[in-house]
Amino acid sequence: MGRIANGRLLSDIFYLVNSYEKSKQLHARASRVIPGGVNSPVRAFKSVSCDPPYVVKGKGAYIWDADGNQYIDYVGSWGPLILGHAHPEVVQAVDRANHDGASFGACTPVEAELAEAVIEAFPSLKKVRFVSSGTEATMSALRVARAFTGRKYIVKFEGCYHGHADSLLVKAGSGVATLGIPGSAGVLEEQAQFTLALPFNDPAAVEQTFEKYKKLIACVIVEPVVGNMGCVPPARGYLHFLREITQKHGAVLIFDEVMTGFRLSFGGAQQLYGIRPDMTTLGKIIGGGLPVGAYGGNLDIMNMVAPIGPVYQAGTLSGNPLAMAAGLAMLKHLKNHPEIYEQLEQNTAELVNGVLQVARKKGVELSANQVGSMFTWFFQSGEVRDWDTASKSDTQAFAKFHRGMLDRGVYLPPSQYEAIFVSAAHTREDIQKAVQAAEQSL
Ligand code: KE4
Repeated sequence: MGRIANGRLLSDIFYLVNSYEKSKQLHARASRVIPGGVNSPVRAFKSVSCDPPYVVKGKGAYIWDADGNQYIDYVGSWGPLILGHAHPEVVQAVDRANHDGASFGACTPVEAELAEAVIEAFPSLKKVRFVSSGTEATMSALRVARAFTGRKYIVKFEGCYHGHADSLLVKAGSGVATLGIPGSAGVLEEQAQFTLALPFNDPAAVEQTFEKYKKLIACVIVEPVVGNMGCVPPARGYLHFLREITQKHGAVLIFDEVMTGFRLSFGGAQQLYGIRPDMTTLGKIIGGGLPVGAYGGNLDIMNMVAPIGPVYQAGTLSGNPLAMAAGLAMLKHLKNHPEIYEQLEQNTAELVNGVLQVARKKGVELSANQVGSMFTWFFQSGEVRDWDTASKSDTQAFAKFHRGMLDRGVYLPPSQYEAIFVSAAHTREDIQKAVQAAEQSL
């Protein structure tokens, strides 16, 4: 990609002939046997109005589709692959574990090893329980918070996404926002009524809600840096405000760090902003690309969990040896290379600002939010600080940009309401190629 011919980037010429034929055939086949042909809705590329490329291989910062097209990958499996695809230390750890057996449904030494590594990085955690997805983690954390407080109501924020548990599919972000559906069919009103969805970054809304519901609120669950309405950082002091008001009313503060954990810093958003939540949910990076989730908190809270407490939660593949091995290898690498975070921040800023400059030159309305190695370009000129402002973005303009970047070998999340990720495998050249592709795509 990128060789010059007759004064034009070959990628520009080639992009007109990018073939997606094999992907189209694979999607037609999958659509006959899987709803929408996908196992997670956002992968269907609905909001960018094109069929999804079928990925067959990933290595470092790159992925390849069934037609042989190569892409610089800025999705990274929606966050887990902070070291890039098929990192040798992760591959070797999973291979070794797999040779000794993929799953036992029994206690294994590696579970405590990973739990200790997570607790060392997150001082607010005294015990953690591993599950197989972020959804399981947040669903279980809510159950524990309700049991611990004896209260029913939960507070979440519009545009935040915490997985697809019934209580949390209320004004959710990510794929729910992308599809433009208010929540989900099948969620009972009797259940949703106990979910209070408030505007993010609006302290007054939280104060009024606590005034009204007082001691009825079990917990406040928040993405401390939102990724699921696009990247939206907390306003100055907002997280401290949430910490204080939940402390005052005896509600459990849950930081959903499934995306930000080990992403924004080795200690996640709570290290970056200096907050100690009562509970934390994790996922993605702690599984190194394999299915994993975790929830944890202080001893009073976590000793509520069966078999030592009355809150039941279970899982056949919870603490699975392969996922534990992958996560442990990834966390060990991150711990031994703390310089990665500074490099990630710099490379991400170069990419974000490079494309903003192109947009300014071309008169395209574009703004951006970036925290560490996660960011979003919003197709509007305003500041995006909550769902109300995020949803003013021009999603058609995003779709056109996304298609242009895809055709030029840059793979972005197929939704305006998702975070984009840079990995330690991305080079300065990869960053520059994405900026060059944006010059043709905006
Ligand atoms: P999973 O159940 O998808 O492992 O995790 C749910 C979840 C919980 N909390 C946060 C902050 C999350 O971002 C997620 C899942 N993230 C989305 C991407 N925004 C997963 C991608 C998808 O749904 O396919």
